[in-house]
Amino acid sequence: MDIVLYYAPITCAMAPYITLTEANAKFEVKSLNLRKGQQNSPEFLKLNPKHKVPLLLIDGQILSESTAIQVWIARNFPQAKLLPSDPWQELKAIALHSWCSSGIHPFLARINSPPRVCDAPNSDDSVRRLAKEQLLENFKIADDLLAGREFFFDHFTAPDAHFFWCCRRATQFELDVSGFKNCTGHFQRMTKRPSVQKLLAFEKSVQEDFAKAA
Ligand SMILES: N[C@@H](CCC(=O)N[C@@H](CS)C(=O)NCC(=O)O)C(=O)O
Repeated sequence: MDIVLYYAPITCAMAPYITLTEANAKFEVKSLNLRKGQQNSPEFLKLNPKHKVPLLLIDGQILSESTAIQVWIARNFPQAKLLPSDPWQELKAIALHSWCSSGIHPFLARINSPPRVCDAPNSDDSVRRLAKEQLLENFKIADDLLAGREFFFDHFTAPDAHFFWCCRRATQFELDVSGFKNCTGHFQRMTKRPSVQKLLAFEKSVQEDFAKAA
């Protein structure tokens, strides 16, 4: 099977990189420089008119959207147990993943680019402040879900990888998550996983290559 992951540093495309690595999958990575707008190139738009990563090409077949991508990886590498094996728990994990990608992620995106959601003059600070309030509400929910647990389920699963990205991005935007001790504990545990270490080293090398090419 020929697997290609379209990826960009710092983005949520790090989550499928982590899970493919956890699954010991053989995959190729194509790195896009979003700062240079490579997601809007005619070649990439043919693959994903939504101009977003992650994108997976599986034997030439295109799959977009983080949740679907993670379900595909979990189904095709069952030994990695990237979703719980109990059907109800599996649905709960997919629900949790959807919440990360559609409930948390959009607030991170509007901090990154307020004008995408409001073009009223001088509204950036207000968009960011409101997004941060929503994020804090969501991190409180995650913190409660993680109480007394190492991961969201009995072992590492795909939503752990996506939530790791959410926490990292929030911290990069200087959202103070230090009060959410279960989230920060989860973040630290995730950082120690070999798959995450590999991702972080890969991200650094791609950023260095982009800097050299600039
Ligand atoms: N709903 C998509 C969102 C993906 C997404 O927003 N990706 C961002 C990076 S985190 C992106 O590629 N942005 C580039 C752009 O919007 O032009 C998913 O969950 O996969």
